[in-house]
Amino acid sequence: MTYKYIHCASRFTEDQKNFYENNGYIIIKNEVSHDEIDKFHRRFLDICENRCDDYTGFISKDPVLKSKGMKGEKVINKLQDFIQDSVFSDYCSNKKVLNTVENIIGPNITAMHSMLINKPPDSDPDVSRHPMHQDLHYFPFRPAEKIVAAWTAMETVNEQNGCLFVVPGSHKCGVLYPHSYPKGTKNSLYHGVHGMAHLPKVNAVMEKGDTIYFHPLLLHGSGPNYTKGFRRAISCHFADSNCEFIDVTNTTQHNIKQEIEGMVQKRLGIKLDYRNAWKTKSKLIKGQPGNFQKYDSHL
Ligand SMILES: O=C(O)CCC(=O)C(=O)O
Repeated sequence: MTYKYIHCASRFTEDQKNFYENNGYIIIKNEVSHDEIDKFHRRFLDICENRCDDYTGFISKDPVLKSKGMKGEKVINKLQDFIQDSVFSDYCSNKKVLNTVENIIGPNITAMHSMLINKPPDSDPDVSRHPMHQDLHYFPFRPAEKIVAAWTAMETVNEQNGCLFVVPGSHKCGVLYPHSYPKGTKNSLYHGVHGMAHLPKVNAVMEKGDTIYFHPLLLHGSGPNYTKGFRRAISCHFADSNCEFIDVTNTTQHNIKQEIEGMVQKRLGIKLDYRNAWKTKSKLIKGQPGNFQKYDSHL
């Protein structure tokens, strides 16, 4: 199966709309300029080299490379929750990205989750890969069709360096599958689905600045980086500001809720309900405030 590369005008064509609806993803070429990407790369390196004291997001390290004494960009494999960051926030408000997002979820846009994912060379494949999963597993808000991920390649990404793979059309089942840790995993929070490895996958081979948008029920993941270079990508999940928070207690999402609440308590010393954790890190980007902004976080 092949997938389409599409040059986006300001409104989706019927073809683009149909492609996203049928496949659960769309790739837009040259969505983010090389200058913007270089700016994000410099910020990433400044954080890796401890050259900035104003970064307040999370920093994750590759546990295996850390145990080998690696430093800086050779060990930091993820920055997370930088929606308020002075530099990275430009990704969440990039005009071209927002234009495409608006085509998918409408004009009232809240940024919910942001990441820069780095795959350094020489990592253990079990750390470097991201198991097949659906992003909705992590989200205590609905409806699914009003949520979209934007993921931009910061350099050429292909099968060798661990590009994303997707299972086209898998979002159409409308089901959120149970997720848990795959055997041998060494990354915290990297839950995956089980028994679906046989499904036909497509590698999202992309160049610097190309951006893939995908539905939160789409099965996807990424392979290990087998090269001597880095594989970096920047991403943000957006939702219609009128999505509703839901209580995921005793659902298939109970495990991730408990794990993240426990992590917040350990790292920040505060007891935060899962929905509040998501509200706290969200930011209205465009259009009218909605349910997210009105949500009474006092539980
Ligand atoms: O960038 C990657 O390798 C995986 C990202 C991903 O699948 C996700 O964040 O949901």
